[in-house]
Amino acid sequence: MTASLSRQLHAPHENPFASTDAGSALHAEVLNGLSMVPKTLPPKLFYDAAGAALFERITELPEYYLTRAELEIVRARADDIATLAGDRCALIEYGSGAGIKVGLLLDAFASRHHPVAAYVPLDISREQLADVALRIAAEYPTIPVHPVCADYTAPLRLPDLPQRARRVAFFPGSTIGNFHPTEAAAFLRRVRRTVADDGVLVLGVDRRKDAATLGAAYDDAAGVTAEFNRNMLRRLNRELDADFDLARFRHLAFFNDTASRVEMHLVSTEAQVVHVAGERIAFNEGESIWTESSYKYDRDSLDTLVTSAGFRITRLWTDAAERFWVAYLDAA
Ligand code: AVJ
Repeated sequence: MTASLSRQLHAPHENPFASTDAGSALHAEVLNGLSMVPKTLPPKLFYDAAGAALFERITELPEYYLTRAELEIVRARADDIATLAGDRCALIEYGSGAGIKVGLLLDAFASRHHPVAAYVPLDISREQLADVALRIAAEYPTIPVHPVCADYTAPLRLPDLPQRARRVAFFPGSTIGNFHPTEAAAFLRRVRRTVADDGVLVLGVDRRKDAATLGAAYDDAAGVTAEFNRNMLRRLNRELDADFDLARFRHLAFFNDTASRVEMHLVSTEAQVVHVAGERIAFNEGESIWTESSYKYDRDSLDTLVTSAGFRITRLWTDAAERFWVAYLDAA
């Protein structure tokens, strides 16, 4: 790293690249989830280095329209976002992932001559966070970058930001869909407190649509999503000394219309016993581990969600095929 890059890349209160006690937290969370009925594992466990790479492949699949639709909207509306948000914003990105979309926003702020006071990428994947922080710092040498490696589903402390900077939270990718609507509202209320009374949230949300389109997006012909799903077991084998046989768990994804969510499961193909961190976990034939929900919103449910969190919809943009939304929300 060059001297100027390291000056621009601020180490927050905690070193984002240092190791944490995440190991014991993982242990407790996994055993707790596997003791529930139905068995459950949290989707954040998808994103080890291999899982993050598999997700990048998912975003390129013909069936997985979400990323392309959102990029189409952000490309078309980045200037509007920069104009609405204005000068000296601190941009806080929840789940920066590969960090492609934020580049479009930073370019738009630059072309409107609106200097950005800070860029704060938050991500649970340490490797990806480091890549994004370094790349943005190199590409935008005047923007201070404060990476934070954290599980942002739990309350977190942000690094000190310039006092008068308006806070613009960016939560793309329809990751909000991973939360149950009650938890989504609680999470957005925390974001609302973080951005304060003059703050903004730019939110990517997948729209409710026909079951065939949704089912295909989460069960692609090439089997990449199945591999992504099963990778969670591979991770537990490695990190928690588990002995899952990946060939004995089948990927299942379907749209649950009543609950308005796509569910992903790993279904045990036979009765079996698996060991995880020294514990015996018994499966019946056909019993599943529920690994992810992706809630899909319509206009009413989106209104209810953002209003209950103290935001109002200032702009709501969709793509040409009307599959996805990017909402510009002001603090109400
Ligand atoms: C990254 C959470 C938005 O729910 O669509 C992709 C993850 N899961 N394929 C989604 C995912 C299966 C994705 N999010």
